[in-house]
Amino acid sequence: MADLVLYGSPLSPFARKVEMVLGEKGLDYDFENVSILPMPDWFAELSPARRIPVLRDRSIGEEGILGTIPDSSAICGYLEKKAPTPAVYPQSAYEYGRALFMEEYADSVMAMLGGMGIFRAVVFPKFQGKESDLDTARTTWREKLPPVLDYLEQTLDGNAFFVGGELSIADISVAAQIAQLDIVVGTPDEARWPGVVGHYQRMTELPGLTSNLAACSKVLANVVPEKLDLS
Ligand SMILES: N[C@@H](CCC(=O)N[C@@H](CS)C(=O)NCC(=O)O)C(=O)O
Repeated sequence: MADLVLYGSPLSPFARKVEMVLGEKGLDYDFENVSILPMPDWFAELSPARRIPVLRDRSIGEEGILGTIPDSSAICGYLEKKAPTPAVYPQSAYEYGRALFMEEYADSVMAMLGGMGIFRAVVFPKFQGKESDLDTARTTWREKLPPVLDYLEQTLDGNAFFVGGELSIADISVAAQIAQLDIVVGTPDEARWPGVVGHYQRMTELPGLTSNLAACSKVLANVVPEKLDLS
């Protein structure tokens, strides 16, 4: 049994972000699936915002709230302090601030589009035996996502990483959200956003993302057997 337990679902881009950080730091962890449809009471007690993921560090507390941290950003900050090497946050103050901003941009703007606009519109109804809301998914993919991808392309500006010339929480957070598109629709148009798609493809080689994508494929095998064409 590992000291760390991640409660969540591989389908959550926020749990995925944490898995990527755990993978980079080579930390061993147990993954405990928690459904949000509906969320069990024991878990709601650990997550006052009623969100996944939550991390438990069993070396601090094995039961109840002691030893738990909700929220992917809080969890990643905790992991950086707990296992500082390799660092996933830049050392310089400015780059640190930029990386935190990219994390926030991914967790808010990108998560809203990929999560609400695509994943929830397509996959959630299917889990409930209903039809996907393809109108919402198409409008998101064709109209709402392109300006966000343009912004990411400009920010990368031909570089391999978003901030400071090396892998950071910025790259991990953005890739965790692009993966949310990838598992349902595939990657965006590479001819239009070559930097973003190339960056994502390199990120899929990180152990935390490789294993997360494999877990997502298993869960989605009967729900979205093929990636949707929304173009
Ligand atoms: N700021 C939170 C956001 C987490 C979040 O929104 N998780 C979603 C799943 S991807 C959730 O738990 N939603 C619960 C619900 O919709 O009831 C984090 O970074 O962990």
